[in-house]
Order: sequence, then C-alpha cells, then structure tokens
Amino acid sequence: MKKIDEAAGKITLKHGPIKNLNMDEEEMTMVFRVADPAVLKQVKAGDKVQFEVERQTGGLTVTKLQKAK
Ligand SMILES: [Cu+2]
Repeated sequence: MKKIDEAAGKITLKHGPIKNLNMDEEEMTMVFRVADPAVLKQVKAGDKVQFEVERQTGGLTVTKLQKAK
C-alpha cells in the first residue's frame, strides 16, 4: 500500500489482477475508497495488505482490508 488519506477515506494501492472487477493488468497503482475508514487505523503506508474491492455507486470501494501475513 502506497498511501493513506484518512480524512478522505481513501487509499492508494498497487495491485495485481482483480477478477471480480475484470482488471487483468499485471500491476497497477490506483486510488480506492474505503467502506469503513476505521480499518485505516490498522495499517500504514508501506504495509503489504490483503483487500477485497467492489464496484459500488460511489466508485471502487475496499470492503475488507488487513495486513498481509
Ligand atoms: Cu486497477
């Protein structure tokens, strides 16, 4: 994870393919909304994270986020 914007509830992530969004790119960096900004307290920029993302009315939204083990 590259960057956290806690005030805006957004994160910048570098990610690989995401099947449910039909993103096949090998690797790209993009900004996502976070459904529950409270999860941002558990991670910091530079952490490797696992996440789930859905296409919602407000845009691509991270619904689960945790530090990768
Ligand atoms: Cu992407």
